[in-house]
Amino acid sequence: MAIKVHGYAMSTCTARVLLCLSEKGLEYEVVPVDVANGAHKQQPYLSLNPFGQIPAFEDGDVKIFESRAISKYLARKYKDTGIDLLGSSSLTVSTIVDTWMEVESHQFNSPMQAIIRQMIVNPIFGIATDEKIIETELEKLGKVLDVYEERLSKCKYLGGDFYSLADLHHIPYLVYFMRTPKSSVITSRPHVSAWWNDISSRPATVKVAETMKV
Ligand code: GS8
Repeated sequence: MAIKVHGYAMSTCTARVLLCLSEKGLEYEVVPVDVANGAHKQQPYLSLNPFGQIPAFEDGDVKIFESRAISKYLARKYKDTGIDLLGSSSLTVSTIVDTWMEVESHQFNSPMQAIIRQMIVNPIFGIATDEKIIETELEKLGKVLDVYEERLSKCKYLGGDFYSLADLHHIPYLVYFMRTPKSSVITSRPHVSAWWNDISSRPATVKVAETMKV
């Protein structure tokens, strides 16, 4: 049975899953969820994601939610298809990849999500942007990126000298962030900038980013 991703490509969490599928060169179907009419807050969608959020994922009998858990499932199940995204060569290497996946979830995601909400999502819904929130969250993001700058001065990618899920998980928010007037937060840090240039030009990234239209 074909892989199904319930969501829509402009959603960053859906895009995270689509990026992983594209890297692996897997066939999939995107099943649109009528978020505008609240379909994600009702059955039958709640049986796929009880938190009423997108995406949700089906691979035959396997049903999963949480975009990062879905990408890890894909990377593990299809370890030998396309490139290894887990640093599977040793326990130490895979743990370093895990560490930077955790950093994305717990350090990078929060300020980035707040900034994208203010600068991209709110204008779509006619909600005023709060400059104070943007300033505060940019400061937090800058501190996180200073750590990235140091890390990326030592290796080409976050997990080491190979591309992994640790890098891939960052891509959806960065696609939107780089379209804002604040993109210099990335380009002013030479190693972070080189990293972004590299990961954003991967064919899988280019393909998914083209579908991320707001
Ligand atoms: C977050 C899902 C989420 O926030 C994941 O899958 O990674 N940790 C989860 N989904 C958002 C769209 S993200 O672009 C969503 O469903 N928002 C609508 C809502 O919460 O009602």
